[in-house]
Amino acid sequence: RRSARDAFDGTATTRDGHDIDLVANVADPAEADAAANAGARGVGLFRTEFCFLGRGTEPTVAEQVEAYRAVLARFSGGRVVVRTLDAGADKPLRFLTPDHEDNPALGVRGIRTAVDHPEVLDRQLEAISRAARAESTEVWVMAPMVATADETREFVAACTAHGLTTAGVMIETPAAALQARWLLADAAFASLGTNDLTQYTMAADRDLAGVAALSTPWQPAVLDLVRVACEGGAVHGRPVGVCGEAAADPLLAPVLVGLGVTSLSMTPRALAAVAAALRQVTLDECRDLATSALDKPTARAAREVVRDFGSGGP
Ligand code: PYR
Repeated sequence: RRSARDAFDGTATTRDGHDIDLVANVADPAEADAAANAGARGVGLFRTEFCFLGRGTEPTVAEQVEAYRAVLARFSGGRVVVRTLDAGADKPLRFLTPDHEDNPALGVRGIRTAVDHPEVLDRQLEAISRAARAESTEVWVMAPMVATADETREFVAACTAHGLTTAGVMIETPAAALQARWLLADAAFASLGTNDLTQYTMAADRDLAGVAALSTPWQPAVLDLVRVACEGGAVHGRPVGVCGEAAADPLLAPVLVGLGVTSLSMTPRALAAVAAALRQVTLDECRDLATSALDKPTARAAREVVRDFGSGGP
């Protein structure tokens, strides 16, 4: 019998044989190496900030191409989901984001920077497109911090103009989750950033100790938004993944699958444990877990009902 300690072989299936796409979050070529060594065959969140942060000027397209190729090259034959630059809030950039905002988490961050600086997004998409053509890796592109169908349509159009035909959105705002059926009419896929989705749903700063008790993806309000987002994707037959920390919780992963999530992207060291957890449940059991968790009034009760499942509990 296999255990969580066994090496991850790149695939994950439920006990009744449903495949779940289990992939890695990476932020630079070194992490891409670690992910590949951990058995990951693909990347569900490639954060491109490493190429931009800590610099006074925008990297050139050629510099970006080289940086992206270094990550794509590790996943030849696999798929890498590239997230466009997520600057702003806790990641300010002199050449892109406003100097001072009273509420930076609610300010010009993620895709919102493209309103005043469409040329930065345009050059990044050009670099991603060139990197994709140079490597034999399937490249999907997604925008961070999307809140509206308009932003989605404009992003998809910008990607298409660069020959990037699989363009999606991150769902990190309650607005995007609630509107998923509209966003996914244009977007080819969505990926739930559960850290920010939790922050914005609970109105609780994800890095503030004083509100940490609120900041858990087990909050039934967060799980309900995951459900709505997945239903919005299902309307169009689009995949909806999770790339926030929730995906790395072996207890929560089956719940997410039961809510309709089709891929889980996480820190490479969590892959084996999450794959092991999924092997122990059927898809119907995942759905039962999701229904039970959604039916609870508190995060603690939701977690407890899932934890007690299969151990003689309710
Ligand atoms: C989030 O969970 O908010 C990410 O950006 C991954």
